[in-house]
Amino acid sequence: MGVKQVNQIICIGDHIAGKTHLCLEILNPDGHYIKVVEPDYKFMKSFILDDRGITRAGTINGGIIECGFSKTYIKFKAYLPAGLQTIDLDIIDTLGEIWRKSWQDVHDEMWQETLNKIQTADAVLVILEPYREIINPEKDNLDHFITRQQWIKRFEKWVDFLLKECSQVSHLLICLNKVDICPINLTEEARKLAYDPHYQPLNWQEKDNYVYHRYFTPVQSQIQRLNQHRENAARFFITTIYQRDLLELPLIYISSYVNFS
Ligand SMILES: Nc1nc2c(ncn2[C@@H]2O[C@H](COP(=O)(O)OP(=O)(O)OP(=O)(O)O)[C@@H](O)[C@H]2O)c(=O)[nH]1
Ligand SMILES: [Mg+2]
Repeated sequence: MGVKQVNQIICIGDHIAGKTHLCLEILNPDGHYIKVVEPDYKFMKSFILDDRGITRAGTINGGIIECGFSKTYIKFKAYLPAGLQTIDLDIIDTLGEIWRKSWQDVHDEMWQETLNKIQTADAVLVILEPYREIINPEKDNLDHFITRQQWIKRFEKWVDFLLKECSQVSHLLICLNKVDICPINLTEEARKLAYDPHYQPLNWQEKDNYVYHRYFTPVQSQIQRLNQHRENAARFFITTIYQRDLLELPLIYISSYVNFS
């Protein structure tokens, strides 16, 4: 009662941050506490990725028409503390290109439409790549990533955008993505943060605190600025398509806000 139905969640973030892979992998039937009923993972994968596993260029979700966003209706079973619930919602993937002024100028109508989708979503997931200084050089090419200083600047811009355009969005989830390339023990982090409907070593607030203090220290003043103006504080997650427990967390978190009646 009184809980607003969550209907639409939208992923935003810069080009290559991993939004499309994240939206796709969530459909993987190997899920632990989120089991997707539809659409079919293999079908969506063949639709979205080419034979080499690369996102089809120039289009979004394999579509023919270029567009700022693409919407997928998903139905899934979530194992919540209150019991097994069937949930359906739209998960919306956006193109990283939309943040370039040159793209917005050329695609004004698509930009306005995408902006409107972001503003009217129930939850916005901001997907961020790690910065150079926290990447294991054996796992990826450091030159492909922005520096800590650039990352802080970019984060500031996200805060400006979220404050200006997303005041109506109830849930902001900020995800440090691709943490598999960071020099951390992924299994250990997942063990600490993983959700279990029967036993929670850390509650949501504690998980959030842990991620905030361990991964978001460079931008704490920006986060304070953001949360000062929000009724619902932004929540922090670490994600990667290679660790299912971590990947599921944002969706499980959102699921507890869905009205089941
Ligand atoms: N190491 C690692 N790589 C990932 C992960 N997720 C995606 N990638 C890689 O990151 C690249 C970009 O992934 P996409 O999902 O296409 O990124 P995107 O944010 O949708 O990019 P745009 O649609 O262009 O904005 C691809 O080469 C993926 O294989 C992850 O969790 N870990
Ligand atoms: Mg994409």
